[in-house]
Amino acid sequence: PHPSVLSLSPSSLSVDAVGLQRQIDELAAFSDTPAPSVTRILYSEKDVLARSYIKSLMKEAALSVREDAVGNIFGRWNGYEAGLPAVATGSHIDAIPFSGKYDGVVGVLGALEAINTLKRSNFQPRRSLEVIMFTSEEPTRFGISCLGSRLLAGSEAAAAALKQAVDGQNISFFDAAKSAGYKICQEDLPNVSLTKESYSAFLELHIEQGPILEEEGRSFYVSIGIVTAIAAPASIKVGFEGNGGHAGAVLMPARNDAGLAAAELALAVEKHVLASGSIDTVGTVGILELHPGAINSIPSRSHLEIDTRDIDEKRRNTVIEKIQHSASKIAKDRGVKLSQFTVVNQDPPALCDESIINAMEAASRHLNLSHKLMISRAYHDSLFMARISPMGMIFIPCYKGYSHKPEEYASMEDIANGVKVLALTLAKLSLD
Ligand code: HGY
Ligand code: MN
Ligand code: MN
Ligand code: MN
Repeated sequence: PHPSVLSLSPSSLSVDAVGLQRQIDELAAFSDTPAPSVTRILYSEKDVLARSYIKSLMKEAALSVREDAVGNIFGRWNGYEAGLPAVATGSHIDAIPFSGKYDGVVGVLGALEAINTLKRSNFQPRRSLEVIMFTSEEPTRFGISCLGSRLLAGSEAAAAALKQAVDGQNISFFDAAKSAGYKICQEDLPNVSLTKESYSAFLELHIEQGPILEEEGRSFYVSIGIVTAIAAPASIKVGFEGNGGHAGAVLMPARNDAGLAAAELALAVEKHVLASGSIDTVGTVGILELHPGAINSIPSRSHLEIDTRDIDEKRRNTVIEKIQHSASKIAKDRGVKLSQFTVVNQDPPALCDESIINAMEAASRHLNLSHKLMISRAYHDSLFMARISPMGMIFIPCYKGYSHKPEEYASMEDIANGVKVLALTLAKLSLD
């Protein structure tokens, strides 16, 4: 008979919170910007150093380590029925410019600590347990979010987009990969995809990146968020072109200002999002570049990148259609050319698996941790892993919901709670 998970009494789950915090701090040092900010971009020199750090921790945990063609890293603890589909958990360690040191990292280092905690409590996994470090979750370098997990989930759109993807320095995806030691070509990408039988469950531990758990923390402390669904993200690239010219000498009626066209579209994004009729529709223009970018030169080119999301896919797609309509209308009214309107990704939402949610609730109750069901408005690698495996996510509170900025913070106690819920849930699912 399998040792029941509940033999893992809460006291037997001793998380090395101090050691975990030290690892979080050590990993944060691999950054292209000074502390307390973290910048760690896909395939950069700091990313490569961070990857070897993660691999060394996996080896220290006596996991068998492998990497796939694009650098997704897998650390496996073989179960006593290693032939069964494994239970996987993981997240990312890449970090957008000037961000924090917990986003993604808690789900990679915390997963390794969950494994070590189970090992210290003499737990024997039936299904193997596998920790995954996804090669890059942030869209920073090539504009494609969740690059590693999209390819693992078999996304042909992601593989096709990589064919001509270049970064801000005009370096191609494949040259960037090569510089990081991944000698790959287009034909290698389909081999990255995993079959649907690879895992019986995929879990991700992550900071909430929103204020709900922490806000309630002020009244009654909610330690654990159990995610029920992940919102549907979309990103759009837009370009306008005008004649530009001298900011003093060209009179207003003769202008077709590409910068003002961009500004008008940015406000149209806000208008269409607010008109959706739901608080769950969001949108922003995170990138707005003007060329030539001189105060006394009328912008002849503008480039915007729009991020819009909703938990309701249809409602989000209606917003995208309205944005596209506005872009064409603004171009016509202002006599500028709409040189680009590309929907980079328009992903469906993902639902979390009921039995995983129940296992997480049981673990939270067993640990006597307050918990609540909630949706994730941020996307995660889990959004794509849900396409090949039942998926679940555990959230921990983060200070004022701050994320994607250096003030991002989660306490050692909250991280340790998340690790314990993850460890117990992994153990339970491994014995299923
Ligand atoms: O943008 C996101 O939702 C994720 O945190 N990268
Ligand atoms: Mn992020
Ligand atoms: Mn993240
Ligand atoms: Mn409950």
